[in-house]
Amino acid sequence: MDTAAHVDGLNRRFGVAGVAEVVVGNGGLPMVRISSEAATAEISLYGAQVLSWRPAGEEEVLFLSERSRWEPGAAIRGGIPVCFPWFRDKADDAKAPKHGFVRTKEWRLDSLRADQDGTVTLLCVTGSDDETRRWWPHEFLLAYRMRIGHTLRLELSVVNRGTSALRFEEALHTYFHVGDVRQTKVHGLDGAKYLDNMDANRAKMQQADLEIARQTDNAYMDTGAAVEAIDWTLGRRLRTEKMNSASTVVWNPWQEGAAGMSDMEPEAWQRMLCVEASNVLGCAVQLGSGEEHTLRATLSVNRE
Ligand code: TA6
Repeated sequence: MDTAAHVDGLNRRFGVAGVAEVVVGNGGLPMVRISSEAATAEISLYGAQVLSWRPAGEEEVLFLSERSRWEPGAAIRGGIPVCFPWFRDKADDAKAPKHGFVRTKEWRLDSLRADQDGTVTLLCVTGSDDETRRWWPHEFLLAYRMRIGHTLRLELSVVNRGTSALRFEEALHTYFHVGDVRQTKVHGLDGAKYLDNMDANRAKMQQADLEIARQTDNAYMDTGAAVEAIDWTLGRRLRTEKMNSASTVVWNPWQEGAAGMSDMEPEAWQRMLCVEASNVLGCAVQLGSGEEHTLRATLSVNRE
């Protein structure tokens, strides 16, 4: 089936007149576009990736690279990529796709609902198939519920459909749009232990708020605390509240890291900061046969 017919079919089935529409997005990838009294948003079914979220009266909350590649097999640079079932490189297979295989897979749109107050809820699902078994020999189902309104509530549920236990990592790799990352700090991690990926993953302790003053790739462990990116330039606090998320990753590539990335403009690192509700590294999740695990992140914007 061609993309236009596929998208047309989805729109006839799920579209909500004047509020939510399934359209052909960049690179011909199907996307849900939402425009309600509570928020506007765009969600690509490729990766089930939120690309844009703008609560009413606010400017864009998410960073999306203007040089992102939009093609099957490549990850979209920006928005909220879903990383699963491993984070960064797969420990025992250098050829495996970085951050797992679901961010480069088209998910199935399962339901879309619009409430009276303008809140829109989307459910996207995916699961094990021949392609995922090539990399990871487990049977699983992923259900990702996105509730889009004045706040953005994201719930990623993993079900172990196999007969033995499995262990996985996961992250909602949120790229926040900030005015200037050098004038942004992260609050909520004071006293947390972290693994510094810029320093051979040495264990360190966060003292006070995190100032972003260099290339930063910290995985904060054993912390369920809410975190706030305080953006002095745009005068707002970008808050992430977490449930069933034991780690938080904070990443900015800075000039050096961005120089090696072909899908980002050279200066774009200044306008982004990743704060990622996750369960990674030593906080990976162990799930018995038939069990389910749900990670939740609730994003909100508060004016300074
Ligand atoms: O979340 C931090 C991180 O794991 C970094 O190490 C950095 O490489 C980043 O993700 C981006 O990864 P990507 O595969 O999207 O280029």
